[in-house]
Amino acid sequence: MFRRFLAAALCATAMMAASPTQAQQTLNVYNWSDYIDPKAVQRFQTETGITVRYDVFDSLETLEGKLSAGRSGYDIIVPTSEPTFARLVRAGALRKLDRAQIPNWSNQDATLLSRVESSDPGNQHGAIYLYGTVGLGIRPDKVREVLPDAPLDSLDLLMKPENAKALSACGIAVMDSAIDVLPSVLRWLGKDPNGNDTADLRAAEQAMLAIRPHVRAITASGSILDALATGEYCVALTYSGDVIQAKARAEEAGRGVAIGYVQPKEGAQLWFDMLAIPADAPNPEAAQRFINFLLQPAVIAGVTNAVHYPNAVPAATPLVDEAVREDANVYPTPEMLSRTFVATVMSSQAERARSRLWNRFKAGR
Ligand code: N2P
Repeated sequence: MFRRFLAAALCATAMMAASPTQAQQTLNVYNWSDYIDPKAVQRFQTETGITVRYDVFDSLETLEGKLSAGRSGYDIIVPTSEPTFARLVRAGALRKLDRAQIPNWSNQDATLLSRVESSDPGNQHGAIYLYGTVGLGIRPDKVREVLPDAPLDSLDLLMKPENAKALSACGIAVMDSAIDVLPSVLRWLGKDPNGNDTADLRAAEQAMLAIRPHVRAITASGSILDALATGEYCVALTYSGDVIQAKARAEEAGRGVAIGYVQPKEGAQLWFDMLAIPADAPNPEAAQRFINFLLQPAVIAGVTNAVHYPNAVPAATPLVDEAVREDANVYPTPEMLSRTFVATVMSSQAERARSRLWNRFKAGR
């Protein structure tokens, strides 16, 4: 009798306690810019009563800087599998996901999950959000005006100084991220894209300094997306889906700015962005609910439609707009995928050399 009373009393207390905390629950998300369907966030808030506080970054350097101080206050972060996510896994900075709370986990493609296992053995700390490549956003008509014969499918277009010189007339931009630019340059040079070799890094530096006088902007990827869409650059080295978003925006504006994406034939860097929970997240339960929410086919299809990056949920593909689904620059064909490479973590010595290189590239000396 007493036990029943106690149980009922506890239950009542729990209910009383549950509603106010439920109402005040907040989920702190730190994601890339231009990387979500705003309707998905709204729906999550309506369905769960959890308020989403949403901040953005546009390079791995910014994300790493924010996390290095600890106590970021975020519940969800979206680090790229290599190098940032892998490093966070190794440092014990991420919380293990509780799969029981994420029944939609199994919606993910097993082959893609196995590709990120080298960063996270057993896929214990992250679900795949979206993926893509690094390549060139170009305005083919403008490029042709100054370089009628240059190849449009190769990094030669940007990295050969004579090409860069000609293109300086219509504008070159490079995203401000040593982590996400150097691997492609090293690969173009025929070197190990991870740059652990000092001589390789020196060669990359020389190649970059040689084009530096012709580069108009080394800036945040988010700014490149905006400026590409308005026709400010004719060649930009950046993330695949950002180019395709710029192309869609330019088409919508109808001012005759035609944009294309080029996956360099020398081999493009393939990356996976992971949904992960910092070890010290204030609200890990809400974070797991958010991951589970995003892994629903209809929700993640909406994200792909909005941002033009592919997701890892096969059941979402038929729900993606046909034009997006059939664009090989969004969903690379097996042949295109076979021409990609995945970067890995560098030694800390090489990493320091790389950031010095980047500073010299930015300064132009
Ligand atoms: C979104 C860019 C995200 C891709 N604007 C980089 N991993």
